[in-house]
Amino acid sequence: MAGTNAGATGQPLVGIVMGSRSDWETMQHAAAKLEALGVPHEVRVVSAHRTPDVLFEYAATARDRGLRAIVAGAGGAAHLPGMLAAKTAVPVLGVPVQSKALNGMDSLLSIVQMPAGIPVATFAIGNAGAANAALFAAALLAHEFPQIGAALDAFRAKQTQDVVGNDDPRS
Ligand code: RP5
Repeated sequence: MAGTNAGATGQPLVGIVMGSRSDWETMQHAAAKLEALGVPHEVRVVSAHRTPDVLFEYAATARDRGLRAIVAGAGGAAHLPGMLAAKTAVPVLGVPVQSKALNGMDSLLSIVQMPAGIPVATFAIGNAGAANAALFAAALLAHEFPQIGAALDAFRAKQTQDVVGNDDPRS
């Protein structure tokens, strides 16, 4: 899956990966934001537990394939973002998926508590985290790809206007 071409070749600039197809309900919010901002991206299911060799291959080739950021969502004992970060210097933006058993606290702590040396930028649990990780990825790309910066500016201006222009909660 790819969004609007922002790079010279239209190759994906952001990878969205998730530990299971069941994470798509959350991670679709990241894809929707990248699509809306015209950020070329790809979407894959890559499991740290079930397909570790695929994970290693994905991470090891990420930079050479032109990825500038990886948005990685996982739930429960959420090793995926940390393991990706261990195998690539491409920035990894972790999204804790809201688990059924512990409401995503397990996912959050698994992703955020990285020992010093291998960073994972960690976002909020669930849909908000997925959306914000995508917005953050766009911000990382804004200088290199001015049209992405302009799309991000327009999104924020509209968001502001939607509040300012509708500030009476009774109506
Ligand atoms: C994790 O296990 C996935 O990221 C998912 O959030 C969780 C449950 O996966 P399924 O059992 O629904 O495939 O690896």
